[in-house]
Amino acid sequence: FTGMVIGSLLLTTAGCGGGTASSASSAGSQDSVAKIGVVTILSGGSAAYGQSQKEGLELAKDEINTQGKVKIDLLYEDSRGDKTEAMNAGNKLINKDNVVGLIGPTLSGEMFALGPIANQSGVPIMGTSTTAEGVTDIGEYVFRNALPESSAVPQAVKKSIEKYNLKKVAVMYASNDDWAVSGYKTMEKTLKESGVEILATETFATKDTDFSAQLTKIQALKPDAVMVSGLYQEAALVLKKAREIGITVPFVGTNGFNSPELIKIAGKAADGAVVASPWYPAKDNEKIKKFVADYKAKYNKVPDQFAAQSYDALYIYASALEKAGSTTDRQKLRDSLATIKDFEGVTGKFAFDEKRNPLMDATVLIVKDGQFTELK
Ligand code: 1QQ
Repeated sequence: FTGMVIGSLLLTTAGCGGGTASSASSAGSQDSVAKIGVVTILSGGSAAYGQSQKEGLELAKDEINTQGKVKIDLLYEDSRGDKTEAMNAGNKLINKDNVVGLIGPTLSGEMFALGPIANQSGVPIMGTSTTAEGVTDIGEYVFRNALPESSAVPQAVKKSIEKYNLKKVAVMYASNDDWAVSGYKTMEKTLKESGVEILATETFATKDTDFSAQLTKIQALKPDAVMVSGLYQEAALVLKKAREIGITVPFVGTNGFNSPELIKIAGKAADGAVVASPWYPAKDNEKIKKFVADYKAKYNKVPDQFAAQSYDALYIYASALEKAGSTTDRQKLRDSLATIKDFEGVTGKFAFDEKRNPLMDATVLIVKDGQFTELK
């Protein structure tokens, strides 16, 4: 009999991770509203990411609450793209507001700070844009529906190598941002595996505005393309400067490139920017068309990838809450989230793998005449 007991204990441990034992104490709360905390960037240099995330979440919340199967209340906290702010925001939502789960934070670096706190507290947390290597290794309560760079970057890099016959490239990345460093490492690995020569590797920091030293050096080496791992603000200024001094080659980016803000800031200089994304609004799909139309009606603009992934994330939460049969039991919600396999959202078919990472497809995009279009 000992073997059976051990077997069932192991099963229980695998199911609930670092949390406390299940307490089936949520009966009677079925009618209440599920409180979900959102930690996102609502101010500062990367606020366009968070603004889109909030808009996508609000649209999904209104629809879900109208459908009436589960009711959701969203409590927002601004992380400003800062690890300490993200931790403070999460602590408040977990301990003061008693949220059942968290969405966010926006940056992988913020997740590396807040994720362990949520995991330790037994609160499920789901990133919608956290694409760095190792995010879900934080623990059993950490999820993401963001396409990891380990899957996105090789697609963008390989497609560019093939399309532009790349033999030698230069690389730039934000060395003070965990996600940008991770994206850069994946770029480097992919380039090495593909036999492409890296002529130079230059770094910069978030909030930098002058990239002339790095770009002048890169220009002299005559690369076939430049690969950049950075957020839209810095990436847009890199593009502007590059075009200004006469670097006309393609610029292949990581997830930071996926904001339309890149194009807004860089203008014409953004043409030739390449990035992989699970979101492509021009796809011929009824679900996408309806989402784009509803989003346009509400916000007067086309949703970007960050809005789309957050919109899907709340539906994934709603579906998990429904299956969990509780609006307050954090562990049941975690276990229920982990079973999501057959979800279809605006970013396509979706399932969590055994490591709570998404299984989903990506499209390689290029900016042409100020618009993201498919790179074929
Ligand atoms: C990360 C990212 C950023 C581009 C999100 C805005 O992918 O930090 O993981």
